[in-house]
Amino acid sequence: MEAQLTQLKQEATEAIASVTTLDALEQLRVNYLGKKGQLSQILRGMGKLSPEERPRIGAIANEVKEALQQSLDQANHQLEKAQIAAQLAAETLDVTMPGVSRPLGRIHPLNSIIDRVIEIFLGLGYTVAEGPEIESDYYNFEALNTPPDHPARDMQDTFYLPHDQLLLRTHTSSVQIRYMEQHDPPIRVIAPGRVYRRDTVDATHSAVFHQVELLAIDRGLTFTDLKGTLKEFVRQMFGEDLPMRFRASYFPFTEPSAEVDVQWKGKWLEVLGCGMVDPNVLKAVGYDPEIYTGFAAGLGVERFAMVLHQFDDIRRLYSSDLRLLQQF
Ligand code: 2U9
Repeated sequence: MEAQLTQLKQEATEAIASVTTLDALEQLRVNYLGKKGQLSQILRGMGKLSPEERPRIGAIANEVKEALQQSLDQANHQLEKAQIAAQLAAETLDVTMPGVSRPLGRIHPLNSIIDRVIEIFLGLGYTVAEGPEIESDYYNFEALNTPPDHPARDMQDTFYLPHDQLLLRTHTSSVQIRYMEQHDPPIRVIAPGRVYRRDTVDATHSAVFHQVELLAIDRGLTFTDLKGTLKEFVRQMFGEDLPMRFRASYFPFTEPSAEVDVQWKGKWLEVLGCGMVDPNVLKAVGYDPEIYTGFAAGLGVERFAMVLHQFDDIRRLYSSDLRLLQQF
């Protein structure tokens, strides 16, 4: 039995020394020192020994067990250290490596003009309202004093959807009708957004473009308030007190109506349409035109972009040419 124990010790020590993984080491531990392991099996023969021999063999068995346990602990420690070292090596992060550079995007000139217009009117106490681009005939035309047989419909011909008599809005005035239906005066609101016209595309026309319209309704508002508001807007937008002129014009939803020209770089530029809100429009949303008056104005964002940045063709604003866009 002593020989068996000595052999076990030698064999096991060698096996432990040559093991390379923690799993294999655990296998060896079970195999040699486990409940049903080789040491236990040898010790099962203790019963057959004489009472004199038992303590001696017992001591040897204990010594073998402790020696193996120590070898196992040592190997376990080595393997764990190696495993951590391998993991550290594999997961090393080289903070000096060059990063992936992401090109910085820019605000499109149309959006930056819309942002600037919004900023100016927020400063004047206005609220921003939005609404659907697919509209009903009522909100786009009828509520705006433009019945089906009205000649102004020719100038604002649009795209009609095949079902439900819906259309693509020709201006954001429809948003303001919706806003007035849901709010009582006094009102100060601007409606920026995309609008549609059935226009043939050329250097100055696009079937899809952008507008910002403003609307103020209150007791006692007059054309003077309209002029003062637009003068302040132009001053902030162009950065100086430019000469302005109002030319009489016509819109179905305003009376009187005017167009605004601004003198810029030696030329008169048409930049805005405006007017006092027609009493019929106020009636359509349930306001009493004897009590309330209001003014409205609209600007074409593309037109502003072309004037401010000297574009020669409106289509450049939609062609996503980086050579152009990177200049802003
Ligand atoms: C309501 C009542 C009246 C908004 C107005 C204009 C004049 C105007 C054009 C400028 C260039 C359209 O983008 S453009 O083609 N707009 O000239 N817009 S008055 O009048 C309103 C708005 C809402 C309820």
